[in-house]
Amino acid sequence: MGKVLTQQQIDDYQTTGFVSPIDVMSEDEALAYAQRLQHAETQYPSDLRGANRNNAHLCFKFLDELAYHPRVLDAVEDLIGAEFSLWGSVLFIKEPSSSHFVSWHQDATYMGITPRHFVTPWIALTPSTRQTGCMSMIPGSHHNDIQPHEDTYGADNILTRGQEVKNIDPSQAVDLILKPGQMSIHHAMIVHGSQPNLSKHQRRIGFALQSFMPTGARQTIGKNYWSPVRGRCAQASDVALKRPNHDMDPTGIAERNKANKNFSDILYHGAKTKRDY
Ligand SMILES: O=C(O)CCC(=O)C(=O)O
Repeated sequence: MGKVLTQQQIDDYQTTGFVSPIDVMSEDEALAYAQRLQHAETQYPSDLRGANRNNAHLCFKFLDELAYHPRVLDAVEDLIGAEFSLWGSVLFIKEPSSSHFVSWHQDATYMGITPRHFVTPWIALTPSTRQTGCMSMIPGSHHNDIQPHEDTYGADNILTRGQEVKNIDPSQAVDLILKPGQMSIHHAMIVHGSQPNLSKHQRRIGFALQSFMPTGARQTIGKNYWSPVRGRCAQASDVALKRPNHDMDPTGIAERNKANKNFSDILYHGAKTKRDY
């Protein structure tokens, strides 16, 4: 038995590469976070669009609160041990009736981290269902090595390079249906993706903490910037990112900009084209 997860959930994670659903907060609390996001999008539109959907926890206090939520951290600890740092975050938002989707991929492919035993909690701030385009996982696929990815740069594909693993059998996929306030956690090597949001009025908002790295993780491309979370930083050369004191804290904006430049250098390393996210 872990701090949040049962022994059965921990064992299932080893077998399947994901655990879901996990209750983090009440539905009302999650919807209040979604409203805070909507308010921030109105006040600071360019800070929550495109590439600035990456690492927004460094300049928005309410996203920092989610990144350091004790239930999230305790569940991560149950899977990767007591010492870990946060590499980054991504707001995955799909608007109603939009064609945006996420192709089958493995997160670890372009992150330049070794070893690849790290985890991503994905917190639902609105309903994540088959209709709104929830994530789907291929159970057990994390036991394989990195598969060949084709960089498609598909216009509706919300992954950086539109990277895609071909020949996946969708009938093997498990859909992770989440209520607002629930999260899933997936392994860095699992093949996963998601379909468009077909609902007429419902935004699908997921906040991915991508990813929590155990102390032994090493950055092999770009700079090793991390948000310290529990325990010590991994390497003597690690640079600890500062947390914001309030929304759009100038220090926080500088930290986000520094982290996002590095994010882009890492994720597009060796790529022919760079997109603005
Ligand atoms: O939000 C989505 O649909 C996909 C998210 C994803 O691929 C991830 O968190 O690793």
